[in-house]
Amino acid sequence: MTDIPLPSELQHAGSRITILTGAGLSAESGLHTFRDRGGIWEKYDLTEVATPEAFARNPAFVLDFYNQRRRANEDVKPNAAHEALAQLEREHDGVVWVVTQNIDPLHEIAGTKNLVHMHGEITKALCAECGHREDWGMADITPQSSCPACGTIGRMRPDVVWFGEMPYRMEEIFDLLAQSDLFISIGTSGTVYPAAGFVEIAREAGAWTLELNLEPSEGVSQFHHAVQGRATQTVPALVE
Ligand code: BJW
Repeated sequence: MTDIPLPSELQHAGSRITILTGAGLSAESGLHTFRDRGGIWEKYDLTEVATPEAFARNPAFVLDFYNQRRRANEDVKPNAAHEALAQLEREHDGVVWVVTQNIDPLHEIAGTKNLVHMHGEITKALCAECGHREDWGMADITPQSSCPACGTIGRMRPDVVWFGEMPYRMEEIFDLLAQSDLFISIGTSGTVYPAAGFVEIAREAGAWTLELNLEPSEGVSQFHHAVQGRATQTVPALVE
């Protein structure tokens, strides 16, 4: 690792590294962020598409929003930042974990294996009736879709975490944060909890903390160090 002033004791191969990623990481692959100018929440009211109440009120509208998001994911490719994180994992086998808030599949396509999709995955569907989770690929989910497990029609939804719902694999994430020597947050505005609180947890556990973002995030003052720039430049510079 070069260019970014990591404390020297953290540059050895055994350092445990937890990386939190957000929409900014996939921006240069062509996917919209949420809160930037031109972002998804400029066009849509999040209370109308990203809450369980919205799905209960108007399932067709919510499904259509996510069907469009799924189509936007069809041809996207990982960028240099995804590739660099996969390379970091290969070079530091078993000690690098990526916790992503992103629902796109770009980390896994780039080759990252130690991966937690805390806000779910756009390529999966969840039955709101029985809780069954199904690989759905890029096909639309419609009000006529039926659950492959319980057979109920009209209760399939995207397997993503909406406001008011518990993100996935939280215990595992808290364990990773508690054991981290280095915590790196990349491409996230730091406005959505619990992810926005990870830096504080990692710091309290003794980790050195680094933010890589286009602009200082809401929580930038909590990091030991912050670097502003495009992820496709800052992340490869960190890993090289
Ligand atoms: C670049 C770049 C480039 C651009 N290079 N950088 C009051 C106080 C505290 C908490 C709450 C509260 N009221 C309610 C809550 C809880 C709520 C919450 O946090 N609300 C806040 C808005 C205040 N959270 C929840 O409800 C969560 N659940 C929960 O808390 O459960 C209880 C619990 C208890 C105890 C433990 C654990 C849990 C669930 C949150 C679910 C969020 N869901 C979404 C939608 C997912 C599906 C979908 O994709 O549609 O997740 S919302 C949306 O925001 C999405 C994202 O993952 C998430 C974060 O966005 P992200 O990634 O940070 O994107 P942006 O756009 O905000 O930022 C992009 C950044 O990139 C910018 O800074 C750019 O500058 C930068 N950038 N290009 C580098 N090229």
